[in-house]
Amino acid sequence: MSGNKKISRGLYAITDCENTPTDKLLSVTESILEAGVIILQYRDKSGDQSRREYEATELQKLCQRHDCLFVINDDVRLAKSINSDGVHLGSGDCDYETARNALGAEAIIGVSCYNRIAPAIDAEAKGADYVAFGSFHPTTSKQNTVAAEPKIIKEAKEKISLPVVAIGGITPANCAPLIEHGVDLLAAISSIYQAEDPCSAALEFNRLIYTT
Ligand code: TZP
Ligand code: MG
Repeated sequence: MSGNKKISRGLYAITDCENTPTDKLLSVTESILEAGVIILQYRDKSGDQSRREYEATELQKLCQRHDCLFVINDDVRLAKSINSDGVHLGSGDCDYETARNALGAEAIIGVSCYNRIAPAIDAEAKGADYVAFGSFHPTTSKQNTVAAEPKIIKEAKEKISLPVVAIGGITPANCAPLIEHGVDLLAAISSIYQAEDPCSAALEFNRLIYTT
């Protein structure tokens, strides 16, 4: 791990930009930050650069006020330009070394490992700050996902020391096995941003994470 920003156990919220206009994105995010979020990831696939820069800048201010880490999905250039806490990289994004060189030693770099342990071991050796596995359940938020089983969380916790994130169709109703297998952070898009009451959903995730 390169940075000195500690990543605690808890909730990892990911923005649902496709379904959430800017005003709602900011108000919902503020309400969930009040419920407690460890990492917020700005995920937006629109390619609308000016909206992306505006939303990321405003979300970062909210995160700073609530002591929440703020990372950008895919886009190292945006992460650098707003000086976010870091970036999240998937298999189609720029490679780890390029991101680390661009963002520096203190940046948080998270790496998607899907349903495989080898990339997580490799990410730790290179200096990544957390690894993510999934999809654990069907999801409408991403296409072409690969299925992962909760036992990969336990295996990852045995083989590496990095915080382990679970993603994909995770809800308060189905997250218990992931917590029981030792997950550090539960990542969710739709079960938070599309919830009738996102703040209550975040509170319920936190209750489960900290009491299961
Ligand atoms: N990576 C694997 S599944 C997924 C991503 C980004 C989507 C998660 O969204 P949701 O709505 O929490 O299933
Ligand atoms: Mg990506």
